[in-house]
Amino acid sequence: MSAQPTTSTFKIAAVPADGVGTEVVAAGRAVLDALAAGSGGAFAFDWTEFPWGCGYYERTGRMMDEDGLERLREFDAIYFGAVGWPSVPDHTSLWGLRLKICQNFDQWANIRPVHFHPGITSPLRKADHIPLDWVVVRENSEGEYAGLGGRNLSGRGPGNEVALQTALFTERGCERIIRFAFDLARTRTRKKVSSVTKSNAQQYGMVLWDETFARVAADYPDVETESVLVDAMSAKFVLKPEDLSVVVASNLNADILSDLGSALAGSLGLAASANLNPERRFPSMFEPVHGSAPDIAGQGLANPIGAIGSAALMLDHFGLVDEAARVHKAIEATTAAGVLTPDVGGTATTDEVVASIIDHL
Ligand code: GGG
Repeated sequence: MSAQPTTSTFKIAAVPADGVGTEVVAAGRAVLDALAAGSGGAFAFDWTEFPWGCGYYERTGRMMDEDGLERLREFDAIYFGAVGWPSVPDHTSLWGLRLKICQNFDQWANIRPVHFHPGITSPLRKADHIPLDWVVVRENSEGEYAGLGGRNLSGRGPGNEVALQTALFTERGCERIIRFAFDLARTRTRKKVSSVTKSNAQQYGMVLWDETFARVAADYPDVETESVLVDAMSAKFVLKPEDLSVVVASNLNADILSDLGSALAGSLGLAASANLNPERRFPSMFEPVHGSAPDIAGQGLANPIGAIGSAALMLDHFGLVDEAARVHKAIEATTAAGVLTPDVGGTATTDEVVASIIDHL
């Protein structure tokens, strides 16, 4: 009897959530399903879609089901769209869904690659000829997103309110993300880690970060390092982009810098990300960096490249490394051919970009 080919089936929870999230998650699913269909049965994706988000909140008062985390735990990965809609306060929607998943599943490493795409003009004209290629590594579990603080602390009523928002830095939290950045740098052509803080002004937590960075760096003598204040790093992103490789920063600083980086590469719509639980005790979550973009939602204009790039990061996570590379190449072939959505100067629809990427697989 001949051996039957075995199929690896990956169980994925799709959470499109709000606005263009629905369109770009459908785009990523179409690309992954096309890959699976062409795999000769080697692998398959078993999707379950969850209807959570701001619309769900308006109907139920919750951003996700009460047992949502328990249900998500059963999956190999979560494929997320975007959270936020004008009818729900942003802090309610963010904490009720995206941050709830990241923090409960200890997805402490948020990886945000930034690079140029052929055929897309960057605002960094000077650098158009330079192979800009960074990864922003965002500490994703504490820092400015620890959720510590409170309102109405003065007790003096309206007009005199006092609010407190505390950033939390633990040595363990700093060390694990900094080591992650160094290990990542070792896999890259340019072996360099730039650490970003504002430790001249934030003299407790960010000094702990800087000291931890210096201590960990001693274990990686083969990796070049620098410590840069976040204001100076913002300027460096624009003026000396070729000098960067891996950039590691706290939750808030890395969020801001990665938006700047993807805008410099051409559009926020291009930026992919992975929220990893590196120990694999919980599912990791893959999502475009962009938000729900209410101004263009439902019009078929959303750039799907950030979401499709995030699907490629998910393939890497599953060990489908060649397939991930095929998706990246198909994205590049599509942008090189000028099949571009309006945010990057084209006239193509979301569906046309998806069709082109699938054709180039
Ligand atoms: N796909 C990413 C997303 O939905 N982002 C919404 C947002 O407001 N994020 C802010 C943050 O996570 O810090």
